[in-house]
Formats: sequence, C-alpha cells, structure tokens
Amino acid sequence: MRIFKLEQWLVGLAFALLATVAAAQAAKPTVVVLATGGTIAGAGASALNSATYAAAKVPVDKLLVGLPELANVATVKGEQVFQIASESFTNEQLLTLARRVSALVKQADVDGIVVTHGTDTLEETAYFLNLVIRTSKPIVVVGSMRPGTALSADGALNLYDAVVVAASKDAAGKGVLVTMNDEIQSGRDVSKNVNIKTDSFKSQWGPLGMVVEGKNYWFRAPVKRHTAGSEFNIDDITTLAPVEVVYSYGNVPRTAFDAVGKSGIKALVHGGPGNGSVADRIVPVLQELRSQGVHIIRSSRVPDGFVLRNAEQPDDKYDWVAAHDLRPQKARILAAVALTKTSDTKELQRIFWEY
Ligand code: DAS
Repeated sequence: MRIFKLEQWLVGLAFALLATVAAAQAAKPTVVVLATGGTIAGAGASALNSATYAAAKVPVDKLLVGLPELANVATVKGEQVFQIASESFTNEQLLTLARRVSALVKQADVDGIVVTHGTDTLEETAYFLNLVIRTSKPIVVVGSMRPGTALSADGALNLYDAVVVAASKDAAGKGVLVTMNDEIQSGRDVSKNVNIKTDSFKSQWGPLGMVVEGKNYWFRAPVKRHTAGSEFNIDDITTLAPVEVVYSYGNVPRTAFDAVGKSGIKALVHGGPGNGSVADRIVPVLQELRSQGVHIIRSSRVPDGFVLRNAEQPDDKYDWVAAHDLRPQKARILAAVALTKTSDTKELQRIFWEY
C-alpha cells in the first residue's frame, strides 16, 4: 500500500511541475526575431577583427542559440527574412520586411517583434516601419558595430536588450524602437553617427530611455505620429515611388540634378548645406523639375537642427517642401511613403511636420 501511495505522490508531483512549466511558458511573452543580415550576423577571421569582417554570415538560429539568457525573457522564434548587408537594401525588400512584420503583429500569439539589421541603413528601415506598421506592439530594430567574433562584441547585448524591450508591455505605443549600446532610441529620430564605434547611434533629441541588466528605464516618449497613429498602412502600399537624394556643396554643378531628374522620379530630396540652402545656379534647375511635376524636398546635410520653411528659400513661391529635422536619407523614406497618398504640396508639407 505504501509503495502505491509513493507512486501516486510522484505522479502528482510530475503533473504539478509540468503545469508550473506550462504556466510559466504561457506567462512569457512571445517575441519573433526577423533576421536580415548585417554585422550583427557578421564574422571576422580573428577576435581582433572588429572592423574587418564579412557581414551577413551567421543565421538567425545560431544568433539565438548563442543567447540562452533569452529563455528567461520570452519565448523567442527566429525567421531569416534576408541575409544581406544593409547598404544593399532595396525598396522591394523594405516592403517585404514590412509585410512580414504587419502579418506577425496581427497574430494574437505574438507580443513583440525584433528585426536584426545592418547598421548602415538601419535608421531608414526603422523609420519606414514606424510610418507603415499599424500596431501598438513593440517593434525593435537592432544591429551591432562589431561582429560576434570580435573582442568586446556588442551584438549579443544589443540583441538581448532588443528582446527585453520587445517583450515589455511598457514599450508598447512608443513607435518603432532601436536598442544600441544600452540605449533605447526612437526609430524616427535615431541615425548612425559614427561609422566605427559602438557608441554610434544617436538622436539630436536624445534617447527615449535605457536598458540596464534586462530592465527598461524610460525618460521620454515620441510626439510625432507613428505606427497605430499613422495614416499610412503597409497593407495598402503595393510600391514606393522613386525618390532620390542629391547632395549639394560648393561649386556643385547641375549634372546630378539633371541626371536624376530624367530618371522618372516623383520627388528629389535636396541635401543642402546650412538651412537646406540651394545654390543660386541650382534654383532654376529645381524650379524646372518642379514644373515637370517632380516635388522638391529641401533637407540639410547638417546632421542636427531642422530646416525652416521660407527662411533663406521662398518655399511658398517655389512650391517646395521643407524636410523639417529629417536628414536626407529619412526625408527620402517619408516622401516615398507620403506620395503613396498624395502629391499635393500642402499635404506633403503637413506630413513632414507631423511625422
Ligand atoms: N555593411 C554594414 C551593414 O550591413 C555592416 C553593419 O554595420 O551592420 O549595414
């Protein structure tokens, strides 16, 4: 009789343990990691190669296996969407990635998304997702400045932080986020500022917060429209209008403006010095493009500050759009998205003020 009672007790204990594990699993949020390549998936020949390496080599499953600590944070699933260096991203790939994010955030069993990405165009993808994914669930884009094979590699902690934030209820509704170097940045505001340091990603308006030892510390929230509050939706976008950037500088000729202007673009982002200044010999070139239906978006090559409308350039008179605080590469993203809805200049300018 006693042995029977012991067996009964052990079976009961086993069921209780299984129930506890199942409950714990059920309680943990589910985060999907969409891998696209970049340095965070890079590999170098030796531990001293922090800048000399091949990007986009390590598959997502290997990235996740290398981070067993994630099991305490969330149930993590990995998908390899692309395996490319991000300087090679195309509009088509942006659309493909956004469509996958949009489909996943609609799933009730998905609580957050992480996108691993090369750092070169990470800021463009993060901004694009910020504009077109209609969700309040956390979406975090993350990269690294050193490959995982290097001494003091930054990818593992960046990825861990990204999953922590993507699994966090307090990250909901803050737009697309970027976790790099312990900071939580707004996908709208952040840019890669230094091409060879781990402390590279900065916003002139500062980070939204920090992640320290798996805990989020928030200090501010975005005020520009994004994600669930956006008027744009990737589900309604089939293609992005061609929008190109031409930088300006002393002695700038009209060559590049003419060449780009003939390529069928819908808008040209002028990356001017100072307050988005336009050389007097280039004004008529831009006016000619405007008369042909090409929108002119006046941005600045100066990293910080913002372009004022009608300051040194009569934007009202020329029917141009001021890019506000968006650097040329982000102004291109917003112009391409805005043009899926309108080609009215006043509407375009409203969109540049609001997003
Ligand atoms: N070539 C860079 C890219 O893929 C590598 C990196 O920094 O991620 O963006």
